[in-house]
Amino acid sequence: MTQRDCSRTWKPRVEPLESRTLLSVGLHSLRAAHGRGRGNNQGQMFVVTLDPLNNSGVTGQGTIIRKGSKITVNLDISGVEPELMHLMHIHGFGDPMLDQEFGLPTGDKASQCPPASASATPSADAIPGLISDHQSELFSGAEMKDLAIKDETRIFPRGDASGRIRYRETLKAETDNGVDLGDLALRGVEVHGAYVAIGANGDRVIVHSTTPGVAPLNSVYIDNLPIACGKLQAVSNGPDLQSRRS
Ligand SMILES: [Cu+2]
Repeated sequence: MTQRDCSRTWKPRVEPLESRTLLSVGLHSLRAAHGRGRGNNQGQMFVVTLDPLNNSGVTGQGTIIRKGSKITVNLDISGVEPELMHLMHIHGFGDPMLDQEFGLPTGDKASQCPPASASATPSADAIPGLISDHQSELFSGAEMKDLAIKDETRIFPRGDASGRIRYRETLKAETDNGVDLGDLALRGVEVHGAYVAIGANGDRVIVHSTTPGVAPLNSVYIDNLPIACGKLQAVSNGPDLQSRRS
């Protein structure tokens, strides 16, 4: 686990396309997770429903089961750009180093998904008409943990040919700084990455490729643009997860 440089100032992150690696992960079904109640020896369970940000059309659902020093994360996400990598993180407040790095107020509080009005917040990475990464983080908190393939590798999942991500990984229950993730009920999940073009009124809008892997005309891929967000919710006892499936 590498320590982050506390003195680093926040800046937008753009990762090179070359780092994107194809992967295929199986989804541990929500049915299998059903009934694993909080506080028993099966672990503590949280559910998350991902709603679209920036009119992305991206939705998703999943679970995080915490057992000791590990979390097992299951996410099933639809509507992402096919064949491209999508950054995914657990976001939250309360890690002083991360709060500083991301230019956020300190102090533990609940992660929230940003309202549409967040796009008007002054920010170095503001994008006309869209909620930027930092504007979202003012509500959702710092990137506490990469939801990466095989933990710590910073290799994120790609959308498949139909724009779906099925993510299942068991990860350390630590931030990327090696600090315990704390109360997951205070954390949220964000998914990032979309093609953006200039809309009719000059605002930027998300556009989708018609041929997977080929950028739409006059668009750029912004890999940290928030496209979906959800708050983790603790499950006390056997949720009706099947009703959450679309
Ligand atoms: Cu994120």
